Amino acid sequence: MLAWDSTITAAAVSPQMQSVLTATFNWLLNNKANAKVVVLPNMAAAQYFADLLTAAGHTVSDFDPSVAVTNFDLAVHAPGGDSSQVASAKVPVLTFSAADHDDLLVSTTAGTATFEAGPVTIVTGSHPAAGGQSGSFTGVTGSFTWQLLGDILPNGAITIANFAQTNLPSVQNLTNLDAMVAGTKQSNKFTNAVQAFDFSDGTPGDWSIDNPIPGGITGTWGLVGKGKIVVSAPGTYSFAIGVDDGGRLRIDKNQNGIGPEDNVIVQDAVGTHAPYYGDVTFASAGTYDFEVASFSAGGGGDIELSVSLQSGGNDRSAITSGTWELLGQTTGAVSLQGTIAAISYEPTGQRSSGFHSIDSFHSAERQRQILRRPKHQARQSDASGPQFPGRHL
Ligand SMILES: [Ca+2]
Ligand SMILES: [Ca+2]
Ligand SMILES: [Ca+2]
Repeated sequence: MLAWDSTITAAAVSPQMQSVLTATFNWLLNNKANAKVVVLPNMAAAQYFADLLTAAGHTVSDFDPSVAVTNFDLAVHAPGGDSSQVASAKVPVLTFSAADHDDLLVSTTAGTATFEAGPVTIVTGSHPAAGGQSGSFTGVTGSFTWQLLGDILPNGAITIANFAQTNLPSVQNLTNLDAMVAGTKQSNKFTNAVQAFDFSDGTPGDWSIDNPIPGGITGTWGLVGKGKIVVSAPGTYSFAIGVDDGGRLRIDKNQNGIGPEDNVIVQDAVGTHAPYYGDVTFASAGTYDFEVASFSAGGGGDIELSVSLQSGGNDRSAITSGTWELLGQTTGAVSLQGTIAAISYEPTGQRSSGFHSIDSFHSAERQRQILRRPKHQARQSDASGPQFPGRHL
């Protein structure tokens, strides 16, 4: 069982990692030359392995449901393969399909995660599958969507190597953003003053002013824009934020300072650009402070603040419907006073990291025997050992 990604190419694999993989295949094949290997669902789903095995002199082919897997010396089970075809195969199986780990009884499922792998560390260097490697080394270079191994491995599983997952400092929600504003989460800050509430980092949204994020930050950031609106007549007005990923609008209706009681719109989730609406009733004309907080957790991002011309509020139409205007360019009863003071927050600090097994094996056949048999037979099976040397990686 491996942590891997179908799209990893030879150019991304270090010589040491290739050595471990070659040794792993040799061990699975019991050093057999000119072996027959089948790849599920097909070679394209594990092209690097198919190429590696072909270069080693083996015959590799796509899985053909009409040919029993038992006619092969090794099956490579990639994502998209039919796990039922190899679950009871009497040949060694190498699997890196995270969603099937539980079906194959090789580990709990762990899903996938996209990251640039940190160093690989050999855990059991004495095992033949380790290829004589030791210590830590770069395994795979570049960002990939890893098919991970589950945290729970069967009893007796041997981990050959593990690798580190590193995560860049992130902003995933309004709590993260508020922590940067409060100074309890590390960040770089940048400021700017703009005439209209439209900031864009790769996501244009509904308005085309598209001020850059202060500091020119891209990808992962928080942004807080503050200013004053002038309301020329009492009444209920609709506001909307268009945001990628999440955001919050507060308006100091009671004119006692901005706080949680002033929430008008709260969208505390990751997602592509979309409008979120809210109404505010002003008992009197006047000047009111407002604050828009927003974040982009990655990819493109933007934040726009719009005001509706519709009387009485309750406007939930598309921002491009004709009833909405961008704050800073409004012609109705609500207008911007002065400029918008924007502060952007670029998260910094320690990368977080965790470790995953990248290469583990155990005798899945033995595990299945124990699971399927009544207790007294399980003990017997346990004592007699597996019927064939399990070489599931
Ligand atoms: Ca825009
Ligand atoms: Ca208030
Ligand atoms: Ca985003």
